Amino acid sequence: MRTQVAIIGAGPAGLTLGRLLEREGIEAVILEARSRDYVEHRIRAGVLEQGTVDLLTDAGVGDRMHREGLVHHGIELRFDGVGHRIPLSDLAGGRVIVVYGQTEVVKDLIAARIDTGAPLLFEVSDVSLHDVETDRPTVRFTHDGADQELQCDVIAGCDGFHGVSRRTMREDRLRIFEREYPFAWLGILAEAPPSSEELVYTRHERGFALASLRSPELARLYIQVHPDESLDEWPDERIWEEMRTRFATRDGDWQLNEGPVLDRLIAPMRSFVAEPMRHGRLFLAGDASHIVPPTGAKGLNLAIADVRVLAEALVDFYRGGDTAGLDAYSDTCLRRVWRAQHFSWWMTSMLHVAEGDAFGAQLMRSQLDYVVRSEAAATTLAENYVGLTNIPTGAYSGR
Ligand code: FAS
Ligand code: PHB
Repeated sequence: MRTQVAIIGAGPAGLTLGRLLEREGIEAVILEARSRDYVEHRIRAGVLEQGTVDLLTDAGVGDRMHREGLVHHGIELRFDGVGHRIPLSDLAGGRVIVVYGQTEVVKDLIAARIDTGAPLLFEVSDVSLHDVETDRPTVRFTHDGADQELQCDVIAGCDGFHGVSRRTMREDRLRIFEREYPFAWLGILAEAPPSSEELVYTRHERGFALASLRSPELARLYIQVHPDESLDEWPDERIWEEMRTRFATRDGDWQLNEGPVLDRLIAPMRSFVAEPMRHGRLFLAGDASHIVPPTGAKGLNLAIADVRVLAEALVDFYRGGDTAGLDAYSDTCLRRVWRAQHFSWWMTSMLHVAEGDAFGAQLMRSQLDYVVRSEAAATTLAENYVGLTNIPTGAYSGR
């Protein structure tokens, strides 16, 4: 087989890149290890930045998002039993967030690709990348029991944290930056009307809690737990009881809506960056290169921001042989990645409880108090949350 761009992984990064390239007449083959059903039902992120909304709309896959997505103009920070609204749009130039599940974004992108008949292979296995340091890299894989080889010009490694692409990069060329957090998130999807119009981020002495949603009928809720805890230790009634405690308001005016739990998971919390994001003709995008703790709702949005840059660079390459964009790809993305890393660490530190750190707890309380009382501090949160537009491209000076 031969194509121009081989895309490994049909998550938000791989599918969005496939769509952007297709609209520019650049051929690509997407190889995905799991089944279509699995990929379309894997519950993950739910908050789309303005930039992500605009990109999906421009790529012609935004109709259902605009019909079913929920536009939000603010979030609530709750601590000491009192809620404080952060008016995101008022503070960030009118920009909004849209609550629309990652599963729905993936379904829309897959449906659009199947519609046009562009190549998308599910349930491939034994994927390996070869000659990525030459201008004729190849991908070997097995599909429908047959060994295949895909020749291409460029490989886009969009295969997530546990994928093969980053592992193909020479270790001596990679710089790894990482931080593990002493807590995890227990997340549930419940058949219950959301308890608030907007997302509620709560810091309670027993730990963090987040009330989010997927639709007027589906609530998405998270609580901070120990990283070594298992779901067996959390029967539904214990989950609801803990959430009632953490979300409780001082004047008792807030009611947590409960309902049948449809899905639950425990996700570890880590910050991770692998640099550079390019190695020869192999370009990493999304979770394959970087992981943020979900407190800042940045994971999905960063993945899509990466492939926006990669698609533009590939258009320049195929249109005029100009490699400037490809050569600057890693540095351009890493500026945004590190900004999102800092914001996600900042939100995580402010809203989670690190056991045995009484001094830290007082610092975070003071920071929360400052953020809800200072328009300058609230604006910092708001503009990072809805997605910054003025991130300079290119490397930090001196890098
Ligand atoms: P993805 O991991 O989504 O996609 C990679 C794809 O590559 C997968 O479909 C995988 O099956 C495939 N693949 C892997 N190895 C392969 C191989 N060898 N060959 C072929 N295909 C291969 N973000 C938030 O903002 N909010 C959240 O609540 C949130 N929750 C999350 C919960 C979990 C458990 C996880 C893991 C992440 C969560 N995230 C959340 C972050 C999430 O949204 C990611 O940032 C986003 O999925 C990144 O998209 P991709 O880079 O496309 O990677
Ligand atoms: C979600 O809705 O899944 C969600 C929202 C905000 C976050 C993380 C997850 O910060």
